[in-house]
Amino acid sequence: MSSDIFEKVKRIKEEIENAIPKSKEEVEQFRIKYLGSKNLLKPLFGEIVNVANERKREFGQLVNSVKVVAEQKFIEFKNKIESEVEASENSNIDFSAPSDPVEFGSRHPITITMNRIIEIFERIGFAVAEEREIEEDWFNFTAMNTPEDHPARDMQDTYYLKDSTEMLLRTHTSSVQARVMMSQKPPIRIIAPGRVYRNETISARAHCQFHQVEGLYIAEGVSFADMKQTLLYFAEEMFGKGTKIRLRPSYFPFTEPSAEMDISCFICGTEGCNVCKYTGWVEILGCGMVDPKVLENCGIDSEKYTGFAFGMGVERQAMLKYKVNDIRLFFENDKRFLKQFKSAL
Ligand code: 2NL
Repeated sequence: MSSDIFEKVKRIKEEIENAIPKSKEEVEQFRIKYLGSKNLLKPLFGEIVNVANERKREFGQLVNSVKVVAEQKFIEFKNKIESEVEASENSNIDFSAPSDPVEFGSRHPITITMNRIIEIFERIGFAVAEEREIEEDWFNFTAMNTPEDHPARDMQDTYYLKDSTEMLLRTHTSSVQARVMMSQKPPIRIIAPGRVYRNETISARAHCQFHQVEGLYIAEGVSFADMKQTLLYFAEEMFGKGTKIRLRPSYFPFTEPSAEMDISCFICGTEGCNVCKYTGWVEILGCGMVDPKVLENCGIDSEKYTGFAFGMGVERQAMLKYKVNDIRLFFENDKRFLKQFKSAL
């Protein structure tokens, strides 16, 4: 009889040692069962009367040890469940909560200006041509009738690749047009927008990298008058109706005759201001009739075809249009500067 009661207590002890409550509720049930006011262990203490005298002490210790184990287990379970609940609450991310405000970027003023120039020429039938920025000397200079001893070819003005006299960073996008002339037959009517590089000392007015849009129209019977009319159309679209143009004789190795084009000052309307330096006119591009030698260099019959070409700096147009007085601002990526320009284009 008394060994039965020993067995019963041992079984309860095993039960407690093997218990694994999985939730807060199960931990509470464990507490009620083994440690509550009507717990399973209480009646066992009363059973001591049925135990033989010489084993009473042993029995008392056994029942007591069950109580101690139950208490230890309960504290262990309680701590474990509480830390699990806490962890799951922390990972409870609310995906529907509003996020931090998202900052939207805006187009760079040079991109906006370049897109505007491209769009104007596309309207009158010019196609966009793009090519590599690392060029061969031949396409950048030789094809463009720039003699070997021309100062533009100097290492001072041109970035040549390391240890090379052949490969360079293009100094203008004429090289794009040279490649098109080599591979297509006239009529050719293209604009070549893109980044170009020159080894200049950086200042408010000059940078070692800038953007250009060059244009080229080659067909039978293309005249200087065609060029003038095309460029007048551009000036009016870019700087407003009523803008006047003026062509001054100039020199480029790749055009003959060559000219520089001014527009009537759109700020003061020829009254005189610091944009036009009190002359009433602002220079915006260079142009001319393609030199027959350039046509021949690129495999085009100069007896049959004539053409005009022009080139403009995009930064210059943007500085005029937005009244920016330092070219370096375009390359510094200062958000306070950039966020002032908005465009759908
Ligand atoms: C300027 C002047 C110019 C050209 C670029 C050109 C291209 C070919 C043939 C002949 Cl393929 N000419 N381009 C012509 C005249 C002027 O640029 O001041 N650019 C910023």
